[in-house]
Amino acid sequence: MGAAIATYLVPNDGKLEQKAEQIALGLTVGSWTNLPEIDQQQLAKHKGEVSSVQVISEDQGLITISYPAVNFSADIPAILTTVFGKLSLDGKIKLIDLDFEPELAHRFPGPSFGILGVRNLLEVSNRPLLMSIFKGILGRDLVFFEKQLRASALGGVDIVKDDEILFDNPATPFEQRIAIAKKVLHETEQETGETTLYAVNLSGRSTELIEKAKRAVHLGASALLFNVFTYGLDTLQALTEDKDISVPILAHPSFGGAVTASATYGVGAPLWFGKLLRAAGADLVLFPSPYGSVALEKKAALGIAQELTKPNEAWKRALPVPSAGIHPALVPKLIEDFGKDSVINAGGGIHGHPDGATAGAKAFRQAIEAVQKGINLSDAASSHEELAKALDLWGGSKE
Ligand code: 1AE
Repeated sequence: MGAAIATYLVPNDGKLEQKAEQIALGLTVGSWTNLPEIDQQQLAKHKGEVSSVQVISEDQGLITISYPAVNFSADIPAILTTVFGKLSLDGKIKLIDLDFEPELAHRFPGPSFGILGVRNLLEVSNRPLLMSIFKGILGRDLVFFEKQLRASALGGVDIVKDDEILFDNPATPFEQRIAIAKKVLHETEQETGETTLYAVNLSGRSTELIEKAKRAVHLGASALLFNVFTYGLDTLQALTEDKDISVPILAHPSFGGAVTASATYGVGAPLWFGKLLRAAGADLVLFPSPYGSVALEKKAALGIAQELTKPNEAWKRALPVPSAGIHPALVPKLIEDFGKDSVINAGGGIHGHPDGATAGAKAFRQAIEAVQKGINLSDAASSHEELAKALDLWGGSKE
């Protein structure tokens, strides 16, 4: 089936080889108390192998260990428990990478749509996509929902997503949001000639999720938003693998910081938000951009995007969605750092435009077009009122 190869960042105490052997043994055939009598044959077949040990600074080292496939079933819960189960509780150690040998990688679905599939649905091939997030929707009703949705779509947004904190509720029930979105987006498509997808927040008890997702698709949902880290990566995989759930899945990073934020504990952001979400089937992955309101270190944000988009025989490429505090003045930086195959995503940056969400979306589309034509945003603003007002409000581009 293929091994899983884990790389850990550990403190350099001068005994890295010893530490590596302890982990390789402890997480496979040994125990924390080093059981004395271990059958030699079993040891050979099941024992983790230290692949490399590297001092990277006076204070830190990297340890890479290969875990034999025979030890686990081909699912993310079993693999994470094997490579970083008890070990995650054992002092300063951070899992920064996890490679799957090809046979194992093929056991995971990867995105069903991927970058090309989402672009095909939208019939947009040559620019970054634009996504908006409903803001200020808690406590509001379906009339407000419909108005905001229509305004975003008329401004040129490609995907409108629910806020991740909008759960099923009496004022804006799940099924009715989907039904209204289907109708409104059909109407706006007639008007603009552009397709807009609506990503409804798939929430509720995990035992009901698959049925609820199927119902959403049946009712006409064109995408799903999923708070993957409060449910687990395997739940995302189950949604991806269900053939009746035939719409793109957007993975929201909420709660992910609890696992990735520490420099010395937890899991590396490129692995957690990048490689593992891609393996489990996310088509679009939201994560904090390096320069918005919930900033992530630039190296980590670029690392996530790289994991989502780099060539991989087993999985389609997923769309990076660097998010949080995004406004039109940031478009040059976003495109420079994340390229054309990414999604520019804004909540407040669209809905907070002085002239409303349609103008907010237009300002983004104007900024994207300007960058693609090599025109400075301030110059573009002289002939685009919406962009001019957005730059006035949020500050000019710091190109
Ligand atoms: C990193 C996720 C960002 C997100 O979910 C969100 O709601 C952003 O909102 P704005 O763009 O900061 O208003």
